Amino acid sequence: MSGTNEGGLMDGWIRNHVDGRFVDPDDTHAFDDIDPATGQVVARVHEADRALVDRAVTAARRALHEGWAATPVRERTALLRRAADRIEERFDEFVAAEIADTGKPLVQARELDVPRAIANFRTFADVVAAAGQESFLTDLAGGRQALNYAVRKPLGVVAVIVPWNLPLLLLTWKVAPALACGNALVVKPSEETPATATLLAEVLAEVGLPPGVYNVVHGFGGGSAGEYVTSHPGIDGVTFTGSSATGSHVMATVAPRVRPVSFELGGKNAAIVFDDVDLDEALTGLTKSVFTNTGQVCLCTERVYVQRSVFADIADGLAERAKGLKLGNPLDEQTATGPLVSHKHREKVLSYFDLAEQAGAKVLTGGGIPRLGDDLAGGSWIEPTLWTGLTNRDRVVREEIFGPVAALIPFDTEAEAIALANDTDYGLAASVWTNDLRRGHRVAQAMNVGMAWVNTWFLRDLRSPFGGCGLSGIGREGGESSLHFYTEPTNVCVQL
Ligand code: NAD
Ligand code: 6OD
Repeated sequence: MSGTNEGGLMDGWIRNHVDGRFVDPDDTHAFDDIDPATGQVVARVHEADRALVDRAVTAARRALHEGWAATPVRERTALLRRAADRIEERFDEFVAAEIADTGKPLVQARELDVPRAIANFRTFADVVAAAGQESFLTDLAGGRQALNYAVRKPLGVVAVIVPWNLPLLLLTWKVAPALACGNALVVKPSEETPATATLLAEVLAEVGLPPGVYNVVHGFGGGSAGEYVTSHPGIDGVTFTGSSATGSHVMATVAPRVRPVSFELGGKNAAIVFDDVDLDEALTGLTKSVFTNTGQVCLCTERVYVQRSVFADIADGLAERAKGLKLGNPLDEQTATGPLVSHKHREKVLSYFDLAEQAGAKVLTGGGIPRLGDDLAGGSWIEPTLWTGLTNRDRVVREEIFGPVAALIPFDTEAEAIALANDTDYGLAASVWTNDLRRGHRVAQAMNVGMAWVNTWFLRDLRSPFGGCGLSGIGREGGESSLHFYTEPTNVCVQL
């Protein structure tokens, strides 16, 4: 294998990382990495072919058996902590790479994406270091007993497939617990955002991760690296974050070999706003939940159900706040909202603008493409957009759009609000806004979702379970839930 173990991002190339080395790129198998803020090419990305994916899986299997799976937990967790420290030292490089790939505002990359990557490594080092084993003393006939105890072993070679919206945050959310549990990984970042997975390969090599334990292959989904990885017979499990449609394809791909999957998929998340709410506080929270990351967070709110007596206040207030969001150069400290990730994604979001119009929606704000300066004219910008006049029957209210958009719909009673919010094929997240805490608990518990927030949104304790039901996914990750997915227990029963 040619290549070196440094310089994943060098000479205008983003390289694959296999068996501890960056692979020399090949321009006949490559694609452009585009900055969505400007439409300019940032770098060329070497697309992994089937043979390279095969080498990555083989390297992972070898690394697993040559010692990584048996490495003591204290050594693995120490390595995770060094990785966190090293990301902190290279903080500005990660921030710059993430912004160039996504166009997200500097403030967000600096305060959310990269700090969360660091926290993911530290948290899962703590979680795995503190993890115990289940054991039971079983009473038997005749006064004898048996001791049952479970031994947790790594799942094996794990495919990690992640999307483009929070590339490093979502990648490390999986990589940190998977490594802490002793697995070897083949990572396939999104074709839209390949840079930070590659930088992470540099960091993990720097802190002493053995070659072959963390491999990165770049490319697309079907007929490319994504499918080559998930369909590879050497993969023992797939952890996937992305759309529900792709999740369904991946599930079919692994079904013949009956491999475990952990799926974090799409959402069509509701907020319920009661009339006893502190309006200002609710508006601040709703603004974040609808518009953070240009609406490109799986947890973002796209349906806002508002009690009728405060409907006009919430609608006007949210529209005012949306108009106040500053779009512009992501590197400007004042910029609050970046572009969508690509022109292709903007086409999809704009198609819902058309559907909203056809359904007779009233546009409270937005509804089009903003005019920004010449330097940003080639970017995939879109206006933060709010609608009223839609119902749960409209496609705009039923399908995930994944942009800075929401439909506001009035309700009269608590029961009606619960029914409207639960009337969806998805089941990822919900938020409830009320000053009546009893009602807050009651309504949050009634939500058919993996995560329900009361008077807040996207407030995370990384030890708690994260995931969704229905079209939103299978399984949970976070804290102990991650340990369950990334390990296989063997129960030992000893008659005493
Ligand atoms: P996507 O499903 O198009 O792609 C996700 C990843 O899967 C990419 O790396 C892609 O290359 C790969 N892929 C695509 N087709 C594949 C195939 N046939 N086989 C193997 N891999 C394949 O999703 P996206 O557009 O990148 O991301 C947006 C979606 O992700 C939204 O639906 C969003 O809700 C969801 N998401 C969910 C969560 C969550 O935690 N639930 C978090 C972030 C994003
Ligand atoms: O906070 C997390 O751990 C997480 N997985 C967030 C997902 C966001 C979706 O875009």
